[in-house]
Amino acid sequence: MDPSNGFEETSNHDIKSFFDSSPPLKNAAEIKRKTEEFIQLNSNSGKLVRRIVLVTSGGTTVPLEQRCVRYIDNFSSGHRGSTSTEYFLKAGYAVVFLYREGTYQPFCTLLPNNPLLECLQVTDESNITARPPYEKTVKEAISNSHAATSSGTLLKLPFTTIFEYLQNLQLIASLMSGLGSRALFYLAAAVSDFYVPWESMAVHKIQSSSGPLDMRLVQVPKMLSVLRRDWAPKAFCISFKLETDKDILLKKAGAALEKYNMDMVVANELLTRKEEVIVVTKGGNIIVQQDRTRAGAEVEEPLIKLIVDQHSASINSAA
Ligand code: 9Z3
Repeated sequence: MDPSNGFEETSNHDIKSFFDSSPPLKNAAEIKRKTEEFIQLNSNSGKLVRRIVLVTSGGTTVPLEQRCVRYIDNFSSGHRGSTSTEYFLKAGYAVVFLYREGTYQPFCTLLPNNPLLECLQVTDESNITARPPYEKTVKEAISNSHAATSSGTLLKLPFTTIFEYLQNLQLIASLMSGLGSRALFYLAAAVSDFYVPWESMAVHKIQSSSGPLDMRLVQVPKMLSVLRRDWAPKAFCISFKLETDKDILLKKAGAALEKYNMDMVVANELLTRKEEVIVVTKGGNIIVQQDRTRAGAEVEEPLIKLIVDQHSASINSAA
């Protein structure tokens, strides 16, 4: 532990042993192929036409059993990642959306919980239509979402566990490293801090007949430093800091900025995260708020504008 900032030091050995002991990513070859094709499509035979951002969204799970019945979860609805994806697309970026299975999707955040049953109705034997008052919301969700995926500017890749998330992050970051300073990492996913290593995990369902559960969780190695140092050293990197105690938020965010050499750390408090964030940069802190004069205005709108401007400045200074 580095006592000055309270952060654990992560060694290459910790990182190697995390990946070596993780269950292999099932569809790694397919993810690699899709991501390579996506990068190629948004580059013009090497001459880049779009900037590419990896947006991570939703929380990672920590399985307690290899044949998993129980798991520990990290809170994140995926709202931040989904709405941010929409604004990045509007700003002309191509987006790799790495999301937790079952969380919010871009262009669908205004739909109710069970859109199939709540938004649709069968009008006669062969017709299904949108039910009032959802006509406009459903139409926009379907057309915007299909437009982004079919035009090749949005690639959606799911994860569930901490093992899947970090393996995906490593793979995608390495594939994006060739984009240099035009690559952007926007790491809004809520990542588990503690996990059960695969080799010390029970194989079968843990039996309650064995009495109280006594289990040791170990720290997940911090991947931000290795992302910055090895996987995509020239990329513009933004991480998020979530706290429930506002008195420690800015101190922790500032320490993360320095320790992991991030370009920005977006600090947010759980209860006010949809209204305000504080962007911590080496040049100072910037408060970003939703526009309270407009109904439905989202904090992600000014946030993404700020990020796009700072990313542009960073590309220009690297040129
Ligand atoms: C965030 O702080 C996100 O803004 C939220 C978004 C998870 C609060 P929702 O998905 O919420 O819209 O419901 N994400 C990062 C949280 C995190 O795990 N950060 C790590 C930390 O705080 C650093 S990577 O230590």
